[in-house]
Amino acid sequence: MPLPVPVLPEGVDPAWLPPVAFRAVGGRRTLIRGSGLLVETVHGELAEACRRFGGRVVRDAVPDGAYDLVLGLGGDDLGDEGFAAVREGGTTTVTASGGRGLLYGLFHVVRLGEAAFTGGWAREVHRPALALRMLDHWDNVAVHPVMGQVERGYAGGSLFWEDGRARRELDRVRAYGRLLAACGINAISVNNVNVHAAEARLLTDRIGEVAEIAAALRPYGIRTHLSVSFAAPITLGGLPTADPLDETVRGWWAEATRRVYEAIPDFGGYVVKADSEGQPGPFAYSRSHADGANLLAAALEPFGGTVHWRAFVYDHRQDWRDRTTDRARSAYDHFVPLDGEFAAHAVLQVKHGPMDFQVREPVSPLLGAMPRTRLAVELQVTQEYTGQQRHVCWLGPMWSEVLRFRPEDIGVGGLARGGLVAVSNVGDDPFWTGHPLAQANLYTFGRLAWQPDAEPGAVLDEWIGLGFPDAPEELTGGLHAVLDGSWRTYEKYTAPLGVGFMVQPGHHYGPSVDGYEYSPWGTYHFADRDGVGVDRGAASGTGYAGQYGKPWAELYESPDTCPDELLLFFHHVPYGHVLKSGKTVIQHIYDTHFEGVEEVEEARAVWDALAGLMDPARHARVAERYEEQLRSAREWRDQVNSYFFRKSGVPDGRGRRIH
Ligand code: BDP
Repeated sequence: MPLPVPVLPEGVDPAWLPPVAFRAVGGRRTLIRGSGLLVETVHGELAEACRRFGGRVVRDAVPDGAYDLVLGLGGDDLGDEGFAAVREGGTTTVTASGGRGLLYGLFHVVRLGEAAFTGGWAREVHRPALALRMLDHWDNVAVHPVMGQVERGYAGGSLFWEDGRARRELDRVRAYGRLLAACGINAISVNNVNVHAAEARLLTDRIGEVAEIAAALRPYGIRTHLSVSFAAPITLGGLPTADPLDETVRGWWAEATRRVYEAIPDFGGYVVKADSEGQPGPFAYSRSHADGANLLAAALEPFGGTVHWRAFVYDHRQDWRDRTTDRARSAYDHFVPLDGEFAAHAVLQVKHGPMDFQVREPVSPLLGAMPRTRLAVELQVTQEYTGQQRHVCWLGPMWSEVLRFRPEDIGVGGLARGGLVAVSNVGDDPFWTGHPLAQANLYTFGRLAWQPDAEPGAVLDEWIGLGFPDAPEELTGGLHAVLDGSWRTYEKYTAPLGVGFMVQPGHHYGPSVDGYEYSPWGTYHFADRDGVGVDRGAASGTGYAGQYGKPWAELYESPDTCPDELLLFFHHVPYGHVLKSGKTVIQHIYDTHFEGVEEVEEARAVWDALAGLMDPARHARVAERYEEQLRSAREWRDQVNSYFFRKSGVPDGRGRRIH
């Protein structure tokens, strides 16, 4: 039986699958071959397309050439997710070895639109580069007094949880699964990595609620994962310890996991934040993080599940007066000695930079230093430090730089061989992401997880083409223009040259240059009257630069070879230090901050001119956010420029007024 396409609740933006997307495959004579849940999903999609645009779908007939489109299972060489597509003799044929592959093949045809049915073209094979393409939702079941319902969420409440339990109405979740499949995402975790008491019980007596969500997502090939607390054997099981080497603890996890699989046979596995920012972990028992991860991997292994063990481990109570401790070093220092000790069903999930999702960071050296460990790279689609979905900041180019980075000794499969994971930016907001243009970040993440070396600009145009079908060039060009350079614009008016932070403590929105400077979190810029930046070299600094292999360690070690954009991440330099651009550091700070604001002004003008070319609600929401972005960008400019003018006493070389 074909599965009906999920219905979007009234007023919810269709994002990159507007009703007209059905036109691509509607109006055709289609044959579907094969069976299984995802084949029924594919059939449902085509049935709906034909209902809207005419055409006809038949199942399992012998192909006789009279079809425009044939979608079928066959062959076993394409893996569960790959597909092949070819067009000859007036028929477009998509073949896959598994249901997921067939679904991805269908969405490929949707993306191609008319081109999928034009002329003839040779067989192409498409396979995801990474098997795991996952979103972590930092959603609390209950509303947290400080963090709200979604930690670092800027798009309303949770899609999954309402009134302290799983939503009873899951249409929106089904529609969400459909959107995710259409950009290639195949896994999600449904609760916050900071596991509070109510959420902890999702693992045990409340697993039924997780099962309801998993059932809603399954037809679109999305596997469900759960964040769990390392202390669960104590807090939920009543045991006196959570020691990973204790037999009763191991037994408890084995049994709890068996019950999880009873409820959710295709459950993906656990996500764990341990010994980090107050979460419990193996250190309490003098055990290593490999011991901790392997405990859960052993419980999951019989069922084919995986534990995602996060490498975000650092001391958040450090002495800020001590310049030798360095938060950037911590993940490497903790984990590299454990390379080779992690079980096969454990993935170490590493934030892309050594600090915390800043607008500019070097790629984490840990990613090149654990060749015998399955590593996943973690990105942050939610814009915690990049404008919180009030500012336009399309992160495609940044992620692409990360994914193309090649440490010398990279193992087979590249940087993210254990998968690509990102913190979601979605909530129950009618536009999904608060800022309608932040949808582009989610879409781009999915597509880069499928193909990490894809050209981000092309992915952006794909998103524009799907979300704004039949748009005149003025509109597509305008959308491209306001998004394409927005990350660099954001970087210009915020913390300069890779130094990071300078945000308001706690909520992390808006400027506060010294906000974290005298706090224990380890995020400093060390500005004084003579200079600014963090000395992370070997000679007089923290030695962080030495955590890289060749050629990076040498390149970062010296201010002469360190790339400009990371200079203050790696070096403390005088304000008069001359960058490769030929400008002094202080003049660079002034210039970029003026330019950043001007660029936002220009983008806003482009946006204003697009009124009338799109859905008015979308246009109005973005216009309103541009007002705030501009106000905030000016605030950043004025605070940062005044701060450095007062510290350095150096006037602007171009004579502009700095307070
Ligand atoms: C930081 C967030 C915090 C998260 C933490 C994490 O500020 O809310 O809990 O990352 O990744 O960026 O665990």
